[in-house]
Amino acid sequence: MVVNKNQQNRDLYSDSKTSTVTQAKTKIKKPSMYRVVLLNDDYTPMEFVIWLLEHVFFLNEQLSNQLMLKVHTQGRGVCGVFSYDIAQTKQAQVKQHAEKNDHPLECIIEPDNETK
Ligand code: TYC
Repeated sequence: MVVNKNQQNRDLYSDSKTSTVTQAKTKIKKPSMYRVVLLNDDYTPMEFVIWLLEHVFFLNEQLSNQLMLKVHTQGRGVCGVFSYDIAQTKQAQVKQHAEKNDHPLECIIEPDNETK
């Protein structure tokens, strides 16, 4: 019987003629990403939405104005794309600020299929 060196060494430490080799697979996946989407309504003041975009999503004044107007005219707008935990935190912050100020503002999370 012809046995190579590695097989011989493995057999020295095992009591049978067969041995199992477990190889670690290195498969790294990027985390799934999620969009935080702001929805339009007829009651939340524009200034409040702009304030939120500046203070929760850290957009500058110009971008905040543009995005607020986009949501106002098109019904929805993406505030940012984040890992699931961060997206949930942003959504909770929007909800907290809106409820505290009695505004019906809604914000949803959806998978971002662009990122693979
Ligand atoms: N439509 C609102 C108004 O006319 C403004 C608004 C913009 C509300 C964006 C919500 O996500 C929103 N006052």
